[in-house]
Order: sequence, then structure tokens, then C-alpha cells
Amino acid sequence: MNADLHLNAAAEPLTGARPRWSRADAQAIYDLPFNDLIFQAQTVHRENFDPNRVQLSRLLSIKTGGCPEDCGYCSQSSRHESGLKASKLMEVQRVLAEAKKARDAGATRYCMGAAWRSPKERDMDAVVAMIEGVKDLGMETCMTLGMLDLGQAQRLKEAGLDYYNHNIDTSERYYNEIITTRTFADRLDTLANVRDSGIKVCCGGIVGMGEEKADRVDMLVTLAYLPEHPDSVPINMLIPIEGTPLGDADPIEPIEFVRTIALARIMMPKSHVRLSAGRTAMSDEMQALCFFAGANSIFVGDTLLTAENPGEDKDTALFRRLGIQPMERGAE
Ligand code: SAM
Ligand code: DTB
Ligand code: SF4
Repeated sequence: MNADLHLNAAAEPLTGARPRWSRADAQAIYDLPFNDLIFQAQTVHRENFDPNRVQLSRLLSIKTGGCPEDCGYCSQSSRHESGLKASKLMEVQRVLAEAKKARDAGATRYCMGAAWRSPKERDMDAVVAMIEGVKDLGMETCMTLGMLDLGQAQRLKEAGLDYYNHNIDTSERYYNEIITTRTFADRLDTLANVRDSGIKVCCGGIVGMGEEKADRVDMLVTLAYLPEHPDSVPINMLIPIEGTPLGDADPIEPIEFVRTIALARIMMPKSHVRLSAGRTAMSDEMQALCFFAGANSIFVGDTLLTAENPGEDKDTALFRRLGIQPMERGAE
């Protein structure tokens, strides 16, 4: 494979034994005959993971709506008329009560999301208390709070934060069509701050926003060329939200979605590829194909942040039919 790649700031020459892919290599893999692509993805998957285990994470929106950013897909932007009611930051005790319920129902990782451009200084004490409290419950912690500077990332790390989710969302080329209030480079800066503070990175994007195939490939190439592969790579299928600019976007063709998962698995062999938003619109068969293509992580529960998710009963039934077991903590 050709090791040359000059894409953007994230594509600095790297040391280490990670496989290197040119954009053309990645595109060629994406375009393989479907059976060859899936065979390759499943082979890489089996070399790195137990193919019958899927990691489960639970999400809670700790601060919903009223966000100043203009992300074209999002129900929580105050610039769109999605009809979502904004609320203030949840009280720490309420968050911990919800986390305890999730733990008692079997969750081992708790992800907390806030509709912020970035956390304000006045909110940091509460956020730190949430991390400490969830850790005390014996769960891993993940947060997604928008942009972070290095000092903020270090403070979250000291509180015990295990993972931080911050997505690049799409390719650098298509990015400005979707978001104008923060740049692609801003996103890479936050990812660098998270990484430098020692928190594990969770970073992925959305497909089905009207992008081209080349954008999906470029997004994954950017992720694969970060100085370290993200620990988790969430691949979201757009949930079209009425009142947002992408509310009537055409759905992505399912096979294209599965190809995106397969390429993520092949290019980032040791990352948890998370089949994230959009599962309520997928058939069981499509989800099974995504697991076969190397997805090995999902969000569980009836709601994501504001939108629907299949819920525990459906997922339990699907896992039973597929012979899939939850991944145990530490067995990753
Ligand atoms: N406000 C923070 C931020 O954007 O950095 C954190 C929360 S934000 C909702 C987390 C991610 O969810 C977004 O980056 C996007 O990838 C995904 N997301 C949001 N709305 C979505 C939708 N309607 N469909 C699919 N994914 C979505
Ligand atoms: C991610 O990539 N997907 C999750 C998580 N990170 C925070 C969020 C999906 C949000 C879907 C739309 C909603 O619930 O509002
Ligand atoms: Fe705000 Fe995050 Fe939604 Fe963008 S994705 S509008 S930053 S909550």
C-alpha cells in the first residue's frame, strides 16, 4: 500500500507500526466487490476482537437544547426550529441517580452529553462532580461537552474521565456545508487537547448528510491519520430531524453505510467501531451486516440524547438471535 498522504493538519508523518493508507488505497478498499470488502473487514475484526462480543454504552443528556452552534443535523441548536425544549444543566444528584439505575441494569460505561459550544468555567465544578460520582459507582466515564482547551481537558482527566467524544462529523471538504460556527481545525485542536491530557479519544462522524462517497472515505482517512487511532469510532447514520436544515435529507443507501463501517474496521483495526445514531431506522438484517463488517459497540437505552434508540428489549432479542454477548469491562 502506498504510504504517502498529504491531507490536512492531522496527516503529519507518523512513527510506529500502524498501517498507512493513501486516500486512493482507502477508496479502492471501499469500492471492492462487497463480498471481498466484508471478508477483509471480518478477517481484520477477528484478528483483533472476539467477533461475538459488542460493547454497550449508555447515554444521558445532562444539558439539552439551546446550543449556540449551527450544526445542520442537530435538534439542539437554538438556530433551528426543531421544537425541542431547552433545559438547564441537570443537578449532580439527578445525574448520579440515573447513572445508578443504568449500572444496576448492567451498564459499564456512562456517557454524558451537553449541548454546549464548550463548557463554561461556572459549569466545571458540577461536571467534575458528575465524573467523580459516576466513577464511584464503578462505571467508566465518557463526556461530550463541545470544544475543550488543554486546561479543561486536564481538569476532566484529574477528575477521572476515561473517554471524551468529539466528532469530526464529515470530510474536511464537506464540513462547511454542515457547520459554520466552528471549523474543522477547531475540532482537531480539541482532539489534540483531549489526547495530550491522557483521556481516551472517541471520534467519528455522521453519514447520510448528502455527502459523496469520497467524503465518507476522506472522513475515515482523517481519523486513521490522527496521531493515534481513536479508541472508539462512532459512525452515526443521520437521524433527520424536522426543522433542521437536514430534516429532509435523502436516506443513505444501506450498502453504502455498511461499506463505511467495513472501511473503518479495516483502517482502524483495534478501535471500537460504534454503530451509533440511526439504528431505529435500520432493519435487524442491516444491523447484523454492520456487526459482520466489524462494528462492535452500540448505545443502549430508549433514547440517545434527544432522539430515539431501539431500547433494551429489542437489542436483547437481536443479540439473542445473533448469538452476540455484551463485551465485559476490561475484556476489551
Ligand atoms: N455539543 C457537543 C458537540 O457537538 O461537540 C456534544 C453533543 S453532539 C449532539 C454529539 C454528536 O452527535 C455530534 O457530533 C454528531 O456527530 C451526533 N449527532 C447529533 N445529532 C445527530 C443526528 N440528528 N443524527 C446523527 N448524529 C447526530
Ligand atoms: C455520537 O457520535 N453519537 C451520540 C454520541 N456521540 C454523543 C449522539 C447521537 C445523537 C443523536 C441525535 C440525538 O439524540 O439528538
Ligand atoms: Fe450544539 Fe453539539 Fe448540537 Fe452542534 S451537535 S448544535 S455543538 S449540541
